[in-house]
Amino acid sequence: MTWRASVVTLFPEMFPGPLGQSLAGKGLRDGRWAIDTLDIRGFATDRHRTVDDTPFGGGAGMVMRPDVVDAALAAADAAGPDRPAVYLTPRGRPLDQALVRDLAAGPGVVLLCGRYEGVDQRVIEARGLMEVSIGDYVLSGGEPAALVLLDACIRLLPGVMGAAESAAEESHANGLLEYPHYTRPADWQGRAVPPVLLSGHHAEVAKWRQTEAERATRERRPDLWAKHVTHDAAPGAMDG
Ligand code: 6GU
Repeated sequence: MTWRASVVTLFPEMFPGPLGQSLAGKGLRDGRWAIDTLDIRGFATDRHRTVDDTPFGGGAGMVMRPDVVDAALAAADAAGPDRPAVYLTPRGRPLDQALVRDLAAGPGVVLLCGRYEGVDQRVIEARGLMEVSIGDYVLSGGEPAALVLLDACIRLLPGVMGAAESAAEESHANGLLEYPHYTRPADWQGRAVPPVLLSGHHAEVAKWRQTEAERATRERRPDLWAKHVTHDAAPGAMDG
């Protein structure tokens, strides 16, 4: 069964966008995944195709109407098997590799991209939407966030990445940042490659990379490092 993304958006022309290129694009052409878009404006019911209105209680901006968004989400549900519905919003739970793995392991995803100030809270609750954020900054709409989430999922799908790419240890897969990489020339502008990488001692190389991965995580991401240390200190983790 093909992993299918249905994207509910006011800007369907933004998809597949960059996901039509490179390995994701090859996977799309090969049928490893599929994408369809639902134009929210197509589900408006009035002459002017209204999708938004002013917020109750006053304030700036516009809010997307629950009836219009609900009709679009219902149509998206019909486009594939039982898939989780995700609303991209800076109010959401932070996207991480564990959630990406979960979504990639399922039949696909329905993604709701908001614009304006957001979507009426009642449609989020009525449909039990999973609210997801891609980081602590504000985008003008959920579409770039949907592309980020999709890229992260697609690269995990069977047959999408080549053997070299999938064999490579990935940043965050083990809870650590990756070690630094080097290639030729061995000396560039007076900067030498760490000698151990030229030594041919595979065990020493592996040890150096682990040390550097830990150093990078400790120095750059104390939040990730704290989790790593906690997990290692769990009962049994030090055994053997
Ligand atoms: Cl998912 N949407 C928007 N509009 N802004 C964001 C975001 C999502 N994640 C971080 N900023």
